[in-house]
Amino acid sequence: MGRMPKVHLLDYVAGNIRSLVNAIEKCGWEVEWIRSPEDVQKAEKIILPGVGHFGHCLTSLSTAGYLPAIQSHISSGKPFFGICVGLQALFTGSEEAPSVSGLNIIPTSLKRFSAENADGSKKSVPCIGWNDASTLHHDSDQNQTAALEKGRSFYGLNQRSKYYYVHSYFAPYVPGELEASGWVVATATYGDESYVGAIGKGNVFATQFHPEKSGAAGLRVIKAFLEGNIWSDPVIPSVPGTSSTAANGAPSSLAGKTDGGTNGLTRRIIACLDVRTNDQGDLVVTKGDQYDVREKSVTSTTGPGQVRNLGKPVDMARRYYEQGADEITFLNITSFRDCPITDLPMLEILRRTSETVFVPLTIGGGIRDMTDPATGKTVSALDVAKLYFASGADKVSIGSDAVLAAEEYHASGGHLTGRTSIETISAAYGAQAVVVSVDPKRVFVSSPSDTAHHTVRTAFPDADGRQHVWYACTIKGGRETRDLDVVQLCTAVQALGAGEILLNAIDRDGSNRGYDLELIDMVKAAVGVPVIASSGAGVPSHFEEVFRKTGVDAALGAGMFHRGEYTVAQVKEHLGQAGLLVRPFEEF
Ligand code: 1PR
Repeated sequence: MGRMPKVHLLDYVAGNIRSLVNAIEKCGWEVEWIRSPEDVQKAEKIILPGVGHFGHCLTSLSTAGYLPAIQSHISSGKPFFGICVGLQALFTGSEEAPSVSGLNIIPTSLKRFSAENADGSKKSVPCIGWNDASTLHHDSDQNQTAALEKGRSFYGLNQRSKYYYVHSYFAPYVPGELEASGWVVATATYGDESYVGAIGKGNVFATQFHPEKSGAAGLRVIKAFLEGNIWSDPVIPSVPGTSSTAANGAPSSLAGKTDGGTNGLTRRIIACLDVRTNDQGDLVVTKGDQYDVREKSVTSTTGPGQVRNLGKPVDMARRYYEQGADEITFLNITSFRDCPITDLPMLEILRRTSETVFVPLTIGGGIRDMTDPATGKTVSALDVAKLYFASGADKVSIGSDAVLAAEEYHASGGHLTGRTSIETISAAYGAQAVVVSVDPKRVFVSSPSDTAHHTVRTAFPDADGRQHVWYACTIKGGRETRDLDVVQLCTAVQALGAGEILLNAIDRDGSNRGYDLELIDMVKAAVGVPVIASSGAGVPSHFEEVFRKTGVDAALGAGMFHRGEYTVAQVKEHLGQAGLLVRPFEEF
């Protein structure tokens, strides 16, 4: 460990720095922390990661006296790497915080993504998913143009690789403008808005995407920066599980297809692990149907009446990552009873998973204000979330507490108190870090006038022939049904600051019958934040169906993967062959 080369990391806000540290260590480097502006002067290479709000980030840096130190580090010619808001900091300013100035090294201002393209089609904001960082357009600087034309790779970026972005604000890309002043720019396009995905000049490099969350493709970028490889020969990614590869190493079936309707992002596949303590006290991945996780079969190895044990969380998460999962979600499904702050094994699972899994990790379960049983002191939802972020989570998922907050929101006529778990976590870490997990159940009615709730006419009437349903929200893992419908919940949590909806469907959970498309359509029409379809996936074609028939942003599977019926790679292969855009998986 002592002989590893060192890079300095500026952790000005308690974000998810753990996965960046893990990624740096995976590249064979060691992290040294910058604790004060004086430390900046001693540093040779600096990485500035950024999470959350532009104004919050720049104000914190400025108040602590870091801005002049960073400026002189950059002008001294020493290597600097900004990530996400760390990239944004290089610009003049942002619509997100008009009164706050950036470092003004790049004379452009950041804009917010519009929710609609010029042709009227919708796009979700925040933008969450995998996109390009393409250096194919370039001009002006002779040397750079020559390097790019010779097929050289800039900081390890690969034209065919995909990188994980999560942001609402972007640096607009105007062809040739930044290049004219010597910048090399890699771009991505979200809907009809092109923006800077990565940028570099001299000793400065920055990415809007998260390289530490972009699998092997991202690790290569970090390694290139650490090793000072500004220009290198492109790496041909090797692809596990397939013999048919295109020139860029991607499975041929996945390469070069055009897929409208994604606004440029790949189809995002999420593997979800419900984790709980079994009767022997071990944390296991479990899965039931309609939220009943106890074994019914007398022939199973687990034994009837016992919590179904499908494997070890860390091992399974790594397996899904290696199969090409774009994201991993852990739901701590007994935490509404237990207190997560005493739930050290769950934190340990996150810590260990983030050492080997370089895609986004979400953790849900028990995120709410609570009392620490050991000290009797109140612990806020934000403190619980902080523990999860510090242990390696990128997003937290809130279930029961979101329902209660939405009820209060509607009861108060849409008043924001600033005190709910969604609001406090979103303010500190950004909307993209707050997922709301929704657990709705169908309630049949004969006619929409029979209820005050939002209804949909269903193609699957109940035994009594009733053709209309509303979706009732539940809490405590489906054990308690509330008088709140799914549209009321989703619109309220969006207003409170949630950045994504994880949309389960209790009636479909574990059924292998496919997703509830009627539910998904209803929620997609009601909100502008990304929606993840969940519950019911049984075969790869269910993923294709939900992507083709609804505007959903991502699709999640659990049981079919855990029971070994299909791998994530098989789902992606199926989607690729059907002409849908998926991320090629690569090895580091
Ligand atoms: O309420 O904030 O403590 O969060 C608890 C979280 O735990 C909620 O997100 C809730 O959905 C989840 N949860 C609670 N109890 C259970 C249970 O199973 N007994 N799991 C549970 C919910 C649903 C999904 C599942 C999909 C896909 N599991 O996680 O992965 O339905 O399954 P499939 O692909 O096999 O059909 P809080």
